[in-house]
Amino acid sequence: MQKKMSFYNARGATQTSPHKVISICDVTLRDGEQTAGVSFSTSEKQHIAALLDNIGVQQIQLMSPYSGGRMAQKDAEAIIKMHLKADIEVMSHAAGLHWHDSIKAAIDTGADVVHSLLPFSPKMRGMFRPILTDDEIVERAHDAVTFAKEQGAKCINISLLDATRTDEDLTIKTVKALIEAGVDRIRFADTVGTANPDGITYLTKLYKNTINKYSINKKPLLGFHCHNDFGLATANVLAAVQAGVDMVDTTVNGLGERSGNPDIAQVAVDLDVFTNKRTTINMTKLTELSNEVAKISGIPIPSNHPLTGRLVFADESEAHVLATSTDPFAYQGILPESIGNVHHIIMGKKSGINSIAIKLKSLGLPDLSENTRKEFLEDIRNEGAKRRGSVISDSDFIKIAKKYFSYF
Ligand code: HCA
Repeated sequence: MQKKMSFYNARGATQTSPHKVISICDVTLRDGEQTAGVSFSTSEKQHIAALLDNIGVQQIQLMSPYSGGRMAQKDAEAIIKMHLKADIEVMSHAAGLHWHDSIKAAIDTGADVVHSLLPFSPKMRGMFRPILTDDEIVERAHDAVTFAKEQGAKCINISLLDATRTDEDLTIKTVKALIEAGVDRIRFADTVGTANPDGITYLTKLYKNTINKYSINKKPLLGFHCHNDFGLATANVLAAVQAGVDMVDTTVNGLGERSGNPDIAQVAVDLDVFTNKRTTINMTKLTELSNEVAKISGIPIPSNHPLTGRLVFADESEAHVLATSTDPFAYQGILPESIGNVHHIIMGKKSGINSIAIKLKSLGLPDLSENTRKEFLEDIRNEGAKRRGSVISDSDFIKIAKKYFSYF
């Protein structure tokens, strides 16, 4: 991707394992559907799964067929039947009275990865009966992996919930037990978004060092799932990646419980432009994916949503229009087309006489004399001053222009 970023980034960075490919597990069809008011039909899920596969995500997560009932079961069957390139991960629970049934139901779908949630912090444990003690958590971590393997799980991922509010000693003991049981993947979750990038760096290193210390042959992959309650989701993903995680969870448009999960577009682009890591995402399709999921979910993204919003590569102020028309990197770190977005010259209250000429040219219209442009500019500014959250579109501009062109 062509870019012009701050050179201070490299000066301050602690970069690890150069050029490592970070695996994206997209959880739009699971955590994304947990967004209040969002529901996807089976065919919509199939459509989104195909788009995610096509854009290059390595893994797609689906709901638990045990707790999600018949509908979740049907969705999993329909998506697994699509034989996508991406691995399909199906969720289950490793706590509660029926944890065996929950894990078994996920395995029975034929999932590539069985994902099992283990409530880890005292708060999360309090929500499952019987409430597990520290010792029982360590034991359950071991038993859940052993059970999943005995029942034929191809790959078992254990996710430690609210890991950012869980004791360090318990973390080490649990990771050790998971490794001893032969776990394939460990994910830790910042369930309520309560960690900052420093906390995530520390915790990632704790997990990584424990994995390195106790793994004898194959090391489990380390994944990270987080929430955006304090607006730090993408920053936390970057911190986790820099500190050594192998896999991160994303959703399209940052959908997800409460204020959501990290946005796939921000994660893919930010890893590319701010770190020495990359993903397998085809970035030119990100805006299309974002628009499609906004339409299906019924949750529109604001026009200033980073990267994929309709107007995030738009200039209205005269100075910005002039600068961007001569140097595309003057007011942009990347080119909009590299993520399938478009640059717009917006006419409005902040336009100037030069913007009129640039806009006319961009629409294939002839220029006007300086005096006429001045008059035209006044009309544009007056119209712009009336706007509240809607911009003067090209067709609005042409309507206003009619007054100044005799041939319209
Ligand atoms: C949930 C909680 C979860 C799960 C995390 C994961 C969290 O929705 O039940 O799948 O690894 O953040 O703890 O989203």
